[in-house]
Amino acid sequence: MIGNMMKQQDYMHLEDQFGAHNYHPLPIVLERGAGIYLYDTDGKKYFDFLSAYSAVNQGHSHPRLIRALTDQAQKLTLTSRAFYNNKLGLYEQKMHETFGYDKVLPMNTGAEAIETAIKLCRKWAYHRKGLREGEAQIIVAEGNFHGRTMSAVSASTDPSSFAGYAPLLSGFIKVPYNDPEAFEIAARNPNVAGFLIEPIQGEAGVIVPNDHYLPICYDICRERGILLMADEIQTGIARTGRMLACDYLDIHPDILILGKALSGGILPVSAVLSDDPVMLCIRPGEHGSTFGGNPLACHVAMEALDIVIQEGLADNAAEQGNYLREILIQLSSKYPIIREVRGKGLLNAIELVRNEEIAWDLCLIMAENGLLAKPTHGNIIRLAPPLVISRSEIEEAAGLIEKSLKSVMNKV
Ligand code: IF1
Repeated sequence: MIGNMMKQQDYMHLEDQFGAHNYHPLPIVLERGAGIYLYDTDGKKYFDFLSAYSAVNQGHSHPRLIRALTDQAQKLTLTSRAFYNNKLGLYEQKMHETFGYDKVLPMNTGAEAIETAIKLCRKWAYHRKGLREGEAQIIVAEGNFHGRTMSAVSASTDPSSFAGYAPLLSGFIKVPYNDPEAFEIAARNPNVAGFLIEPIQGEAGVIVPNDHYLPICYDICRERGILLMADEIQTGIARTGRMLACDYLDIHPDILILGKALSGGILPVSAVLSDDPVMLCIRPGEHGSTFGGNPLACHVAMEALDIVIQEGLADNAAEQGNYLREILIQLSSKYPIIREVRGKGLLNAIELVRNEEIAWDLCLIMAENGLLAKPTHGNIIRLAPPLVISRSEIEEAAGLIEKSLKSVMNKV
């Protein structure tokens, strides 16, 4: 069957028949994106309130990113790190100037950057902290999400992430999130080398900790020679209203982990940033990746960062995010199905009083009404549009959310 004769269910059938069943997508087949909008194969227009889990902060198919992609693709896409190239050094310098770390280790997916950070922390533990090889422990928070690789799922407390994948990696100590006392007790263990933490837990349902949580943990890390490793793969690149969520807290993590919107959702680009005493613990030949630091990724990522800064996306995320939460809080008093509104900048979520069926139904109705969002962990719906959204577009989108809430209320 040729593409333009196909109906939406034909595309879904192909994925069902020939694709692994590791997802349960909403029944929408998308064909095009532009700015804050997505269009399905029937031409129906949607507000994108997921932004590919905060990878499309700059908006879909941003003209400057497409131009950067196509210009560089016509010159050079990949050399491997067997040789130098004329983009990697410039990108590394830009990352140094933007985030204030001595060096960056370029990778591709977020999970690869997490793996890199864990390896770097362990190397540092044995070479600089003086721990016995094999003894290093990394503290992680319950409810974390750091990716789908074996280290990441070994750190997870969510059975849907780790069940059935044993034997898991040892060396992770799990503590409750947003509990500095629990962290302090766990950090008494002399073998603790690192603390891997999301400044806001995304997958857990946009859990925003108390303002004092990370600063207290950061001070304990300083006192006890523990590397604070901030997973800003989802919260970074202006999503929460500052370039980094850690910028609100005035803390400078020992290891910073970025991904997703670092490339504006054009291609996988992730990064691990640290200062020389940590970063130089990995020597030539001890870590790497075929595509890590490729010239195409570097060229696109430099443009993606320029867009964030030149278009003031952090400030816009802060302003429009406050406005969106203001409206959602008003809606929660009109529609008691909303138990809580949470978020920072344009990383937001509503938690519903009912179970996941209602959240799924609400997402189906919102899609019907022209707004795309997806439940996370049952009854929580993430609401995270691209950071280029305007005040009037927030108002229009909120109108669709209210229209959908009305329909769902009639169903319960
Ligand atoms: C899926 C979740 C979000 C992340 C944080 C590392 C990674 C992610 C804080 C790994 C990736 C993605 C993965 C994607 C859906 C999405 C997700 F639902 F899975 F958990 F956003 F919350 N740290 N999150 O959020 O980065 O390897 O994916 O590039 O697996 O379905 P990645």
